Amino acid sequence: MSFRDALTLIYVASLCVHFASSLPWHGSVRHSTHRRRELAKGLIFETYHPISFFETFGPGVDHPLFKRSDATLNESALSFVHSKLDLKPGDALVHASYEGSSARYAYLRQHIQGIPVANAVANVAFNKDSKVVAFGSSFLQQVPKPPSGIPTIDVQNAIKTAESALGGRHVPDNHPDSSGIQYVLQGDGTLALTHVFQVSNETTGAWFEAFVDAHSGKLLSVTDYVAHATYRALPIQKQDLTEGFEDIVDPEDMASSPLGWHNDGKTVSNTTAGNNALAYKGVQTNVTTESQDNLTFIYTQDTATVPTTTANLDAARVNAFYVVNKMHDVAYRYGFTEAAFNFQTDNFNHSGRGNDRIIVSVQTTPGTDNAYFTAQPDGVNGQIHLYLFDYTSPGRDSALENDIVVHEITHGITNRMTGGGTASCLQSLEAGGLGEGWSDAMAEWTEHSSADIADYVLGAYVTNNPAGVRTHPYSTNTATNPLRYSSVAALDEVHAIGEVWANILHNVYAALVQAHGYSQTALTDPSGTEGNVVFMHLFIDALPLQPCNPTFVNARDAWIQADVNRYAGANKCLLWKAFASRGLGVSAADYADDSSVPTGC
Ligand SMILES: *[C@@H]1O[C@H](CO)[C@@H](O)[C@H](O)[C@H]1NC(C)=O
Ligand SMILES: *[C@@H]1O[C@H](CO)[C@@H](O)[C@H](O)[C@H]1NC(C)=O
Ligand SMILES: *[C@@H]1O[C@H](CO)[C@@H](O)[C@H](O)[C@H]1NC(C)=O
Ligand SMILES: *[C@@H]1O[C@H](CO)[C@@H](O)[C@H](O)[C@H]1NC(C)=O
Ligand SMILES: *[C@@H]1O[C@H](CO)[C@@H](O)[C@H](O)[C@H]1NC(C)=O
Ligand SMILES: *[C@@H]1O[C@H](CO)[C@@H](O)[C@H](O)[C@H]1NC(C)=O
Ligand SMILES: [Ca+2]
Ligand SMILES: [Zn+2]
Repeated sequence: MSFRDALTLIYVASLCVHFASSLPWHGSVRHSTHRRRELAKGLIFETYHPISFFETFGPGVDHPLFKRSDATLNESALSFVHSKLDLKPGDALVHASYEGSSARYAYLRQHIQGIPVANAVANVAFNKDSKVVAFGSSFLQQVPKPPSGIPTIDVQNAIKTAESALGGRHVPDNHPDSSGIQYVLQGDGTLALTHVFQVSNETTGAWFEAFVDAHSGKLLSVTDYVAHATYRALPIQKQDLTEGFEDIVDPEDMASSPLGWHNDGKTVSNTTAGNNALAYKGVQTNVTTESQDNLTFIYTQDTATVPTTTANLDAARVNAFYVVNKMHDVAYRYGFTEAAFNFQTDNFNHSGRGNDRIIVSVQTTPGTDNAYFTAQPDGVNGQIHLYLFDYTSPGRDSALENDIVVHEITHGITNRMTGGGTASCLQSLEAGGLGEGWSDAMAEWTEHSSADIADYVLGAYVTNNPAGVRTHPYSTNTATNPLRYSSVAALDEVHAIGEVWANILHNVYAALVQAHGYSQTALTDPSGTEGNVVFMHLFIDALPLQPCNPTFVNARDAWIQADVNRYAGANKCLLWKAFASRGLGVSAADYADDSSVPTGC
């Protein structure tokens, strides 16, 4: 694709945005660029996320420095972005880069007169032959005249404005990606100079990145770092806890956690606190200590008594600690490593930022019937809040429902791996929906135990309802689950949109397992050729390829490209057929289904 085409495409994309905001009947396009939500009591706020241009290149294309064997990843990425976009030196800077097992990734930010543009980002991926395989960009091609780069409103006033609008307190934070002075491109095509900082509320669990106009003093935009889960109330049908506890011996995977789960390189613990996770109640020192020497944590949960008894609380903290660590180890095997912005206290001299293990609050109060994840940039702890559910008496503890815990952890994986560790690239309504879909799909993936492709239901235990918390089971049967790509147009809530994506991924999974079989060791051995192993590789590999605020179409393209990078495209037709079976075929666009596949498939 030529330089000129890239320009045209980007221009057309921004035109669509412009029309979308003036033509209400074309409103569904706004799914991919906007998000309207209640951020704090009474504060309904619409944020703008420019469309990303995204292109994948199959076997790869050359970048300008391909003949220079000593060119670094950063230099190669910069040279490629300069060759595609009309930029002057200093207009693009690399903010993160790393080497994964099937590709190398670099993430860039546009700068105007030395000031970064918060929502103008780009990503470039290279395969093992150093060819470019994916390029995403929301860079501005025609830069509007920027307002002065010198604030007229001082940062203390900006903080006061955001604190009162968002109902929280400023969090001092030195993360360079989410603080300081930045430009923000707004939906009307103009640039604003903003003070950027974080505001949180410990009572409500809210945590925002706020952008306050440094000339007008108005709150202009926010990044909501919290991914919420909402559990719908469904008719209650009595059901016993069906899956019993087991004494699991040495579950840690030393390839992923070289010092085990209770050692961060400096401190060795005998509690539910370690390098990857801290499970606590109320205050972070309120952890569960081993019940016997040598890291034995045996606490028997009694479903007949309230979840808050000491033994039940200990069982909850131990299970949450086990699940978060186990998922750390599994995701690490498939590429969610230190360099890929994962969550660990000590990074054992690998790249990326440490001091960001996941802290898990169990039996969070006040509140019931919920669970959520707060994902912030690499180097800041991930936080899970798990609540009690009051659908039954006694109530049930979401820390004891693994699909809920895995769903929440997966928000951390997808937020960190999309866009280079910033945790700010799943913010549009559509991208937020994809996020919910990946979380359900990951929960499903971890629960398979054979090649059988049963329908999958999430959240059945805590709600005591076999239908769970979604509108339909995930299914290969279109009568059981009729959701298709076009369903997204009528949906305006992230979990509802997520159901469409999770059901598409359920069908991709089914096709891969039917074609390649099932591995019993997929959780610890990513080297297999079986369908469930292939599925998880493509799941994880696609995340760092896709652009900031991806659409369904972008996310699909990233899976197809991930298959080229890792398997030389061996699953191309299988994947296209599975996507096309739910409307996401070759010509799918703007929430219009298409069932076609590439010629030759
Ligand atoms: C590439 O850029 C990143 C982010 O600015 C930086 O941390 C890293 O050190 C750079 N790598 C090289 C080899 O210069
Ligand atoms: C946090 O939210 C609660 C509930 O909305 C509110 O009462 C409290 O004032 C907020 N805290 C701050 C620091 O604004
Ligand atoms: C700490 O845990 C105990 C039970 O072990 C609980 O009663 C107490 O409320 C917790 N403390 C806080 C501050 O939540
Ligand atoms: C856990 O470690 C602490 C601190 O090293 C020690 O005092 C305590 O006895 C240990 N607890 C058990 C049950 O081994
Ligand atoms: C704990 O470890 C010590 C040292 O390895 C060993 O001597 C002891 O038998 C172990 N205790 C248990 C209960 O396994
Ligand atoms: C990390 O590097 C330091 C300094 O080179 C070294 O002392 C330490 O042993 C290394 N740690 C690990 C876990 O490799
Ligand atoms: Ca990290
Ligand atoms: Zn969620």
